Amino acid sequence: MSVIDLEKAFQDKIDAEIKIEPKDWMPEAYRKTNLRQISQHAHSEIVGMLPEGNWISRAPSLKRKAILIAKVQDEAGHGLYLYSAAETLGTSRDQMVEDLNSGKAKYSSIFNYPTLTWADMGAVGWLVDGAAILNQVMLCRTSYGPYARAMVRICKEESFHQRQGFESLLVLSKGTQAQRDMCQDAINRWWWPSLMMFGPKDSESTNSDQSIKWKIKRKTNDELRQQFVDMIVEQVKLLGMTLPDPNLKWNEERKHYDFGEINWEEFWNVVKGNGPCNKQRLAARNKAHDEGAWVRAAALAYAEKRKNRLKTKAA
Ligand code: FAQ
Repeated sequence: MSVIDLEKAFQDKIDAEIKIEPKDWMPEAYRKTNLRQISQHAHSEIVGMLPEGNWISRAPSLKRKAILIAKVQDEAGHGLYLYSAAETLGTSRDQMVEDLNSGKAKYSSIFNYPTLTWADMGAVGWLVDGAAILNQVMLCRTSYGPYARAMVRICKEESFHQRQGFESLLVLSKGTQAQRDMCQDAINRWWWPSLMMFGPKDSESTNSDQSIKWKIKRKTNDELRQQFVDMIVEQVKLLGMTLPDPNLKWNEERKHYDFGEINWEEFWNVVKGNGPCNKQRLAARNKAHDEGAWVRAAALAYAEKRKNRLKTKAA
């Protein structure tokens, strides 16, 4: 078959909703963009453990500490499933980790903001996991089989995370004035960065058109962002809090909320490595990698020993 025939057969398969599996023929650009997106997603889960890890030792009760530890551990698991899915596209996990640690690879802008108070744990759960879920529910139907299957389990855990974040803020919102102020302050700081998680606006999104054609993405960045705004505007009312946007207004014609302009200069600045915590996050990942060297060496030595033992037994 010629490449043109192969490409046509590939697109027909996608259009017929048949999943693409690792050993199937695929255009090089499809392999590359999946690898790019899945590895960036894996890195986001791993770096995403840092802002919340910051509060494990200072959680206000044993119950909250146990919940936070479990959540951070879940994120590590998500990173592992995603690295495994990405590895099926031909790049090793070692290489992906090296790309993250050297600053070459991207991860979500959101994790470059600091978590300043306990209320930030609720805001991250509610807004950040909330934004992540909207995007990831769509990815459960993505065309690349290993990615889609990883997302099914991840989504179940993320929706639990979001509910615990909301519940945590609900408690604060019914507390003392100081607690209510802390809750509002966290919402004010996390709102705009959460909207940025969906990526640049459609007119600036370099990958969207092709990714939608290949059904890697099923909705555009702006469609998902709008869905998020419409959902959160209703939920914030239950908290008795407000969103920091004077331009938020129901648009009867569009049947959606209008909202203010995102600070795109800030977004690109954070993506390019100049956000409030980019350097700190990379330093933490590199430190963890260096300090984990003995664990990797011990695991390799153990695997080698076991292999030799099995060989001796078989002989
Ligand atoms: N931050 O052409 P597009 C989580 C880059 S997981 C940094 O629109 P695309 C769980 C983009 O990579 C959160 N960079 O790109 C959790 C591209 O650069 P490139 C992560 C961004 O891929 C919760 C360029 O801009 N979720 O939160 C961002 O079609 C709590 C042009 O953009 C995922 O990764 C950004 N926000 O659409 C963990 C979901 N946005 O590579 C712990 C999977 C865009 O060409 C605690 N990813 N860029 O150099 C996706 O769905 C997509 O990759 C998008 C971007 C929608 C993020």
